[in-house]
Amino acid sequence: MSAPEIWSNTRIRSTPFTSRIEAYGVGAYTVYNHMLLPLKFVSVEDDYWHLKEHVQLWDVSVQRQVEISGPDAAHLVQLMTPRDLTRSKVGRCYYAPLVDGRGGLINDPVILKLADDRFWFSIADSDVALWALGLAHGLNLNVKIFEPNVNPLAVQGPKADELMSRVFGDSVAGIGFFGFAHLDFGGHPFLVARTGWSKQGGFEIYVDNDDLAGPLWDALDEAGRDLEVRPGCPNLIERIEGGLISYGGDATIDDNPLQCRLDQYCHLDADIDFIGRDALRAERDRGISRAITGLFLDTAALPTVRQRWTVRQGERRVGDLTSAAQSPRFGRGVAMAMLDRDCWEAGTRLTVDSPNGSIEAEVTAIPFE
Ligand code: THG
Repeated sequence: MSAPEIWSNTRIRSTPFTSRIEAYGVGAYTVYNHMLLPLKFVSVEDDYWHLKEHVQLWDVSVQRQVEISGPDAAHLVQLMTPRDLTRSKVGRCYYAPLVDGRGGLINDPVILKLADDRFWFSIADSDVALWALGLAHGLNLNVKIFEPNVNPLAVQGPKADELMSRVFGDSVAGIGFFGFAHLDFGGHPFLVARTGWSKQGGFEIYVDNDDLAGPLWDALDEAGRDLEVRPGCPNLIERIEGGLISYGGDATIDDNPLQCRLDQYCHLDADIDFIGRDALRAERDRGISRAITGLFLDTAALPTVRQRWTVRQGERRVGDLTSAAQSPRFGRGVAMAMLDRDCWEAGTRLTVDSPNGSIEAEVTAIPFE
């Protein structure tokens, strides 16, 4: 029996690149931020090898921007994240957890500082604008909050520098990791950042001009012919191996950023005011009881993880598996799981209940080595 289709409708937004990726042949979509996100082109494994060897164009329009601007913008942005942004700089990107009053993870965006009083939150899959609007209303802040028409196009893979410099010129090389600059294409300045949801290197172009979106895609496609450029998308195998968590899947509002191993972005002792500070400090002092952990799975056939799978030590339930994929690099399954603290040690043997029966698993550190 084949899986049921997901039907499109006007609530599920398409993007300025949808016609391009469908002309090439997109194999599967998911819905993310009420918008289409491609998940597969040739096959997840073929896409994986191509991403690691060449360069891909990703329609990641689903990474919506929430713009916060105005006299109270910097204050509101800092209230929303435990990452200390007091010394943040215009022209830089900051990966930052957003938390609620209980320390629960609301989202894990990349924050772009466009000006001292203007920010973009490049969000994962949850309605951050509503949270920000509620805070601004409740606290009577002088800010403007909206979702601009910006559709990010990622250029990812080891040949991304070469391809980008062919289209945008040599100044691409001057953009440092998590920096951004405005570069010309077709007479329009595009925000180009050295970021992206893979560990293969590359850029993200924040396409804020619908008329130039198609021509930009085509220019990258043509300039990259000899580099074997092709459409791609966030790759399940590559991002699990690299330890990139997917909000909504691996982490939800019931988890805090310490459990999600985002400690390095939580400045709990900094002299800053943010929502959830007391809860996160208490959680740190208590010691987290569970955390996202890597698992190797001893299996050749791995069904799709549609619901979390129970992870056991003997008969005792010790957590949930949240994502899994067959890794060509390791020759076995790789997975992310939220596990109780007494099973974090690498090498611990566990059992996973998949819909196709139980699978033997071994705990390992993230990223996978
Ligand atoms: N790019 C942009 N927006 C995004 C994503 C992105 N929004 C949704 C989602 N991805 C947000 N989540 C992440 C998770 C990890 C990273 C970026 C966005 C990431 N992390 C680096 C790493 O783990 O190696 C470290 C970053 C750092 O140290 O500052 O890149 O991909 N625009």
